[in-house]
Amino acid sequence: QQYLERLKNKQVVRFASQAPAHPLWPEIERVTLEQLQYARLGVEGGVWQLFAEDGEMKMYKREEEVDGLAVDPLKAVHTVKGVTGREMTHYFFSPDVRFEWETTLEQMKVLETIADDTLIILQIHKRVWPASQRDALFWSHVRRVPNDTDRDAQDIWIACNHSTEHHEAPSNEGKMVRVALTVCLVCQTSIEPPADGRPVTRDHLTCKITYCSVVNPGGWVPTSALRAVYKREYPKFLKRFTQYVKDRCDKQPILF
Ligand code: 18C
Repeated sequence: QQYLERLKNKQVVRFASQAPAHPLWPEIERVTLEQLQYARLGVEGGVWQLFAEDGEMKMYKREEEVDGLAVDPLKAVHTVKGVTGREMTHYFFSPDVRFEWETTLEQMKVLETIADDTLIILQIHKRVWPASQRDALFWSHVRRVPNDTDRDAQDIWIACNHSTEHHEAPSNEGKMVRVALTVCLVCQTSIEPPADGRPVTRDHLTCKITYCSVVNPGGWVPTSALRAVYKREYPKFLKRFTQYVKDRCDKQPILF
């Protein structure tokens, strides 16, 4: 078992996901790759407005409305030292640690395990007074993508969440309002080569992160209140999440 784990970490063996057999697979494949392309587009060109900045972290939004509801797309870029893209996306995807960093959650349930790298999750979020409480039902997928623009660079990792439906959680039951979301976290590691062939340590790692999100609140909320929630919650999330991964990985073997 240990031998297999070592091989897997060295990328000698790739374990194929079981997800392709699932009826949702074509959508998961399409949305994940679309999100990857979208995340790789820059924020230049005047359509993105910077709304929060803290050290290396920059957050941009585009103000958009659908049927009078603000659905502002968000794009954030950040650079974090000492961790890899695989570690970042692993902790973003893993439901086991979600309550450690996600402060908007009240409850979470894995409704279906499609594969080790693909889940269907139902989340109940904290209520923001005076709006109705929200829930979110989405598939969540994580994968490695070879870097086709630079073959010498480290692979890219993406975790993608996208709203779906599930017979165990119909949206018209109860008094929750269901949000619709498409979210991705795209990460790439760079390694500063250590002097005279010494081993790579966490001091040599930098992880470049792009986080994109579009959330439709699902039912009416005042636009100004909604934008105030966005402005407070997104920077809080990205700072807390990245610090969590740094702390969690510190002193642990590096997972490339
Ligand atoms: O991507 C993030 N987290 C992932 C794992 O949880 C996943 C989740 C996406 C969040 C969906 C938004 C759910 C609604 C939240 C409602 C209340 C939040 C505030 C609670 C305050 C205590 O992909 C990181 C997500 C970072 C947080 C995003 C906040 C987005 C706010 C969306 C508002 C929706 C309407 C709420 C009503 C507000 C009334 C003024």
